[in-house]
Amino acid sequence: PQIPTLTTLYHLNQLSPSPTPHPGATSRYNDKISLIRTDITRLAVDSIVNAANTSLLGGGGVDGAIHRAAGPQLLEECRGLNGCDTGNAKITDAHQLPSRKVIHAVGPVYHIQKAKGKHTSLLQSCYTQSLDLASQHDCKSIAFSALSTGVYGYPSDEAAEVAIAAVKGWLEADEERAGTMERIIFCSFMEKDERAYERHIPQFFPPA
Ligand code: AR6
Repeated sequence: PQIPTLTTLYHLNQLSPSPTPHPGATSRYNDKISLIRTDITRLAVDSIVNAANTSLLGGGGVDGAIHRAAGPQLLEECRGLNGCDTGNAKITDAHQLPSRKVIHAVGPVYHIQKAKGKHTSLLQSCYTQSLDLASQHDCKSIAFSALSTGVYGYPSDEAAEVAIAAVKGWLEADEERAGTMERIIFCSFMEKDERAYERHIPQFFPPA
């Protein structure tokens, strides 16, 4: 697929990792959930979530962009992780990226997992495992790429619904833990993904 040109519609060069987002740090929706369309490698948040593969040794798409921006030390660190199962996630430092941590989540390949009826639960667990890791590593902010919606072929609309529902479920499961996660960002790159989030976020997080 063609690499999209980055639009500047909701573009942010920096997103403050502090509890109070700096002016313009898009609080679309509410004080906890944000939607941004930008290159995730530019976000200065506590953690960004990479759409990795089971090898954790890099690839194309957002994975390639993250490895390029983080520098070769990220690959070095990933080599020590022994890969990661589909539906799970592992955490590393962010090296030369402006974020503090990178969470490498392995989303389902849509057509393979749909045939087994596992696509939804595997995508959902990527989101909850990533949030667990972020929380265990004292991350107060997390930015998710639209896992599986590129090469792995997960339809954007379905994926956005699963992602948002998973985040909501995680927040509701443990109020104390939820309180420590100050900002959860859905970072889309292509318009189709952004539109999908726009359709579904208000269903799960009604505007105040
Ligand atoms: N910032 C934010 N989002 C991005 C960026 C970026 N710089 N670049 C692409 N996206 P994909 P997958 C979006 O294909 O479907 C890799 O080779 C993109 O528009 O990166 O989970 C891995 O190594 C899409 O919405 O990941 C795996 O082998 C989303 O990121 C495989 O691809 C995910 O698209 C994983 O496939």
